[in-house]
This record gives sequence, structure tokens and C-alpha cells, in this order.
Amino acid sequence: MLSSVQQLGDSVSLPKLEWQYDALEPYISGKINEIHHSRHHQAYVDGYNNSFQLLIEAKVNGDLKKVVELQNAIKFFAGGHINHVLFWKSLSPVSQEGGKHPSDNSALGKQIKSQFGTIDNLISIMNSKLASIQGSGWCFLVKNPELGSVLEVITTANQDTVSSPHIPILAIDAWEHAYYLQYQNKKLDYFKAIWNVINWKEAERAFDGNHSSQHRM
Ligand code: MN3
Repeated sequence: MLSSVQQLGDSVSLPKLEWQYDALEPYISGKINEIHHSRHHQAYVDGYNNSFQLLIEAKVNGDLKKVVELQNAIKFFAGGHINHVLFWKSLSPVSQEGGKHPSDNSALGKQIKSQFGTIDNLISIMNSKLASIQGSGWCFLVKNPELGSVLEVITTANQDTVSSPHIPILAIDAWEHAYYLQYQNKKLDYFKAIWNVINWKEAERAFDGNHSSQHRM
């Protein structure tokens, strides 16, 4: 009985980054990336694994009240893990073409041009949305497959995730822990700087569509 219960609790783990912590400097400091990845993201991973284990125990014990109470913790920690996986994929060092805009010939480049005119216009819309977030949250560039791949810019509070049918293309973390060590209260400078290391190649891949990797972590 217990072994089958434990199997249900398969844990998630912290993903390895595809670049060194200091590879996004000077736009995002190595210290920020180190703390953000090895402590903050790790805490979401641990929080999810712990809460899910408690959920299994509550279910086994027939403690329905506890099952309900644990939903918020699971939503928060799992959301934090999902969002940070997207965030790390959304970033790339300049030496690996971070910040290099999608080509006008790519599907994403064409869609941006037809909806927003220029990449810079899309960036300024996303920066306004980022600036409007009160407290902690996220800004996402998403695709709406129900509207023929239309792009939308959305924000979520806390660790809330992009919900269906929206498919995330880019994720930007607007929590203070993402910038405070380097930018302090000047979060607009962080939002402006991050575009120098945005992984538009990954965004093109996400827009083009094999999304299975985004659902398996
Ligand atoms: Mn974060």
C-alpha cells in the first residue's frame, strides 16, 4: 500500500540552466541568477514536492479538510516551478544570440509585425504591462490557438500560471527577487534591460508549436 502511495508522489526537480549564472551580465547579475535559481526556484520545487506528499497522506488518511487546504500550497509551488522553467528558457546570453530579434520571415516575426508593427512596439507594450503589476507577478507573451495563433500579452499575480487555451511564448518574472539586488527600486530599468537577453529563438520554437516539453517537467 505504502509503496504504491509513494509512487504517486513522483517528485519534480530543479532544471539545469543552459548557461552560467554570470552569462547574462551586465543585464542580470550572476549573483541574482545564482540566488534566483538555486534558492528561490529550489524552494518552489521543494514546496511542491512536500505539499504533494502531504496531499497523498491526507488522502490516505481520509482527511478531506486537509486535502482542500493543501490546494493553495500546491497551486503556488507548482505554479512557481512551471513559471520559472519558462523564465529560464526565455533568457539567453548575448553570445548565444540572446536579445536578437526574431527574423521577419519566421512565423513569430510575421505575427508580431502584423499585430504590433514592430518588435519594439511589442516590447514597449510588455514593459507597460510589467510596470502595471502591483506586488508580485508575471508578464507573458502568449499565443491563443483558438484565435488562429493570435499573440496576447497577459499578466498573472503571484505564481499563477498561463491557463488554457493560451500557450506561453515568453515569461518575464516581475517579482522583486528577480531584480532587487542589482536594480533596487528601479524596476523599470530591469524591465528595459532584460530584452538584451531575451531568447527569441526559443520564443520562435514555442510559437511554431511542439509544446510537449512545456507540459512534462
Ligand atoms: Mn522568480
